[in-house]
Amino acid sequence: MNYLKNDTITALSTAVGKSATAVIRLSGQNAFEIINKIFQTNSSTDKQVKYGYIINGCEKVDEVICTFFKSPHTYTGEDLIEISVHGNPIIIDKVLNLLYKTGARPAEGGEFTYRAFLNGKKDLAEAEAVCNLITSATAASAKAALNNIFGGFSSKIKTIKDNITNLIAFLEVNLDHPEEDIMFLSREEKLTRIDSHIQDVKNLLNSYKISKILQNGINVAIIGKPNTGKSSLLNAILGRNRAIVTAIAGTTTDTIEETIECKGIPFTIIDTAGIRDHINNSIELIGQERTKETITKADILLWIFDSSSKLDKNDIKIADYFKKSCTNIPIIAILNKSDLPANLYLTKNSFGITFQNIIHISAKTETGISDLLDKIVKIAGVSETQNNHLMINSRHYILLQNTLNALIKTKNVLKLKDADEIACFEAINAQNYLNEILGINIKQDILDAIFSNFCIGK
Ligand SMILES: Nc1nc2c(ncn2[C@@H]2O[C@H](COP(=O)(O)OP(=O)(O)O)[C@@H](O)[C@H]2O)c(=O)[nH]1
Ligand SMILES: [Mg+2]
Repeated sequence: MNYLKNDTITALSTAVGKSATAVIRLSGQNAFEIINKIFQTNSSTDKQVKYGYIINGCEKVDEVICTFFKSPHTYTGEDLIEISVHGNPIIIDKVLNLLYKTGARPAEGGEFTYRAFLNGKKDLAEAEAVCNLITSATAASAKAALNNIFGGFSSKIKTIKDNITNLIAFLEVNLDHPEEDIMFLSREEKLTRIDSHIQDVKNLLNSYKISKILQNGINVAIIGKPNTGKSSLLNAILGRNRAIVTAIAGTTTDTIEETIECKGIPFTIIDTAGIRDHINNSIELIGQERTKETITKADILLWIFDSSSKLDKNDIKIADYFKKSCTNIPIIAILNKSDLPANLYLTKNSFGITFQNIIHISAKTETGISDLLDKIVKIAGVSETQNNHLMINSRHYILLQNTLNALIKTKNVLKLKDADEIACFEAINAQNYLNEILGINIKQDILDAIFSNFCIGK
């Protein structure tokens, strides 16, 4: 990527294709000079929003609205103009080509936000959140990305960083004046403080799981022996007949996967081939292997039982499989067919398996489905009503993990006598990892990798 800082860039900021209006952005030190050469208006000069025409010599190219943003109070921190043109690709191309001819360069992906970062309008975590917001697939992930853009995540990082800076200052005082008795903080006090910083970092690390769920969704696999109502449950959740439902055991031979948004979160529901002792044919055998594969990738398992009939050897076979594979994926026991007389009772600890919940439903009458979805969201740890979720990506996660390790080392070293210098070194490492999250002293190739994921025009 070849981002220059001193030229003027332009790109279409709205989606490609036909639309009522489209917005072209122009940013850089010559932005006003360039637009003045191709924009004809009768609006008074002091107006921020001006109506007029884009002109190519004597030819009117389009009727437009130009909004002028004067540096430094702009998205990029530079002089910036947004030209609202008619949303026809031919017009858009004409205006862009005219801008190139007049001295602007086509912007690279993410270059407007990159300039915002360079000019201190956004730190790196805030800039990354812009990309997250645009690509958010659900309301909950968009909300979390917005929290980051508003600085929710960055301010937490800055607070931890400031606390560590404070600690380093105390450590350095002892290094600079070892013989003088100006011990501002006792060793115990320093250790207590480090413990609290460690906890702060751990709290953020814990939020990563939720961030991942908000972005990628929850994989929910429906498993159980044949004819318990797995496919019926998938259909009930989706609200349509996606999977074939019959009274013939072994109807579902392959996995069926569908994604829906539920409580603001993408749910990928996977219906599987029933697990049973006696297998009819080789297709069913392959289907059961797929079921086992699906189980390993699931975030939550819905083990569905037919509550109108007694347990049999197939249920025990599934329990044995779980015990052997030592999976620690949360399992919800679902007693289906609650519309029929009950013949089966389970406790939270049945046949050596611990269930997170036991839920009674009827896939046929769609009773209990909403309650089940609530439970899944709760187990995943994502609350629909909670507004303060943050968007922590894998880059942040690795750096937070490094911060945590450096803080643990600081703590361990501090327990030793006369080791404040090494403790100081480790604390500075922790501080540097946090700086990297914010984009301070960060390598160019890392910046290139981050911004190259952005779309053009952002
Ligand atoms: N009474 C009743 N029958 C159900 C219910 N859910 C499924 N069934 C029936 O049970 C049989 C097997 O259902 P299916 O969804 O194909 O089970 P799967 O093999 O586990 O996928 C079908 O005849 C369904 O109509 C339910 O809640 N109540
Ligand atoms: Mg089925």
